[in-house]
Amino acid sequence: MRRFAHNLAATAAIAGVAGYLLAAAAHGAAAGERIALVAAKFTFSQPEIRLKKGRPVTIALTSPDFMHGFSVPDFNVRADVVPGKAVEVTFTPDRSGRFAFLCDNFCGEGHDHMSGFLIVTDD
Ligand SMILES: [Cu+2]
Repeated sequence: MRRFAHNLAATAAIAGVAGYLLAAAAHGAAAGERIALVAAKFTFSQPEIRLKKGRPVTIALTSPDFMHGFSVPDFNVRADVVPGKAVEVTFTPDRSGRFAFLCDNFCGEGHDHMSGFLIVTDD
């Protein structure tokens, strides 16, 4: 009996997680993709971000230490990433390929290395 109750709890937990994932997937399809990106001296938390062409994306930016910049010249996207503030940029990549993003506020000695790539694919 005890074992049965345990299995039941485990099954309920798995069903709960599956339900959450389904809801998250449905939400994602409707609202576009949302990606958290931290800009800190002297790196971005993700050196590569994979996106789908034609699918809107919101990049939620934060900084723990300095007012960095987030710039994607190829898509005319840029924002100041102010410490303590939630900064978001939303755009839809209209081309596939590999596009640089970078910090464009000089933030110190390692500033020149503060960059990454958006990898945009067709499907
Ligand atoms: Cu920077």
